[in-house]
Amino acid sequence: MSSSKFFQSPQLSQDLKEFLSTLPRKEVFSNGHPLCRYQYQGFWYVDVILEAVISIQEHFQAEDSDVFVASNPKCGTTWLKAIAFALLNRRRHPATSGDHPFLSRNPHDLVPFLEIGFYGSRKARDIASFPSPRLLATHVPYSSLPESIRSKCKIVYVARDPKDTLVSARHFSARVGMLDTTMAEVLEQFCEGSNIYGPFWDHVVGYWKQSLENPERVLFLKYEDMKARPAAEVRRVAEFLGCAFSAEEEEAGEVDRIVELCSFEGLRGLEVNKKGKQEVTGMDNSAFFRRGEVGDWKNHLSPEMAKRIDRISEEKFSGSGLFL
Ligand code: PAP
Repeated sequence: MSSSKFFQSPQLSQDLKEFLSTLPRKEVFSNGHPLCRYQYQGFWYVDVILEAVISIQEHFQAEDSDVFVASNPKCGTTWLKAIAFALLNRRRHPATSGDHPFLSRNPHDLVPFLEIGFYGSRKARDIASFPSPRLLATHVPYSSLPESIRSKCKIVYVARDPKDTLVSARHFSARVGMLDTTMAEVLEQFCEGSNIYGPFWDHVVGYWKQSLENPERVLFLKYEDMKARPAAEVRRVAEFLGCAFSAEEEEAGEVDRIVELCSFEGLRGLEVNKKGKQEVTGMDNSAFFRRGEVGDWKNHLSPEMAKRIDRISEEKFSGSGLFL
């Protein structure tokens, strides 16, 4: 197990400490230490991330060519990062090349989160030196993104059944030493919306509505659809990003090659993802590959627990039909 120091005790400025003291807060336990979550603009964050989000809102200027992968944690972020990177870079890095970047770097290092490592006291690299066109990622809810991202950038969002998301999150937290609580407690936090970047449902609905209102800017995907028909979803992403497959590429089997390259088995089996660590957080890359299945919640949630989540979905997703 590797516990990431990235998320522990940042050196916050006095101004920020004072600001945090005005926000709704919740104490949870992480790796034996109390860890505070704060509610900001309707969503919950740990301090080190919130510090970065506030700084991003003040300072980040999107470029027209920026592309974002967005998601709630554990909804298929690693997978979608890999797909977007493989698609946009396929001329320079063909899927079958012996020195494809995936062989030496995890998708999280190739497509970094804007709110992890670029801003705030844990800044480890400079956003200005990130090569353009930039492919970045975020877990920040749509309503808290800076206006320049919302008005200029293409955003590909992936959502997942909340029950599988919760189960995945619980396993991940235990795996990286960030949470010592039981499934019942994690469920409680998830249902009340105080999990990190929660409430889950508001996050999903925020991006889903945008995908309807601004389909040229926001593409909404579901993990379950990606599992059921990966080639079709990869084509959708390519079209949305303006790099649709040519007839020659279709003929040559390029779609299937990218599907294969980005598949759970394909990525998990790479040495870098078995033994490597994330460049900024130091987390084990292997923690991002567990089972990669639809419906694993049935092995971990009681029928009552599942019903509790379904009831919230019925209320929050009514009208959208998502995950019902
Ligand atoms: P993040 O939001 O913290 O980056 P994210 O990648 O969304 O994490 O979550 C990991 C989940 O995606 C894991 O799901 P599980 O716990 O239910 O197994 C992981 O196994 C799954 N996953 C990672 N890569 C892939 C992939 N290439 N295809 C399908 N599922 C994947």
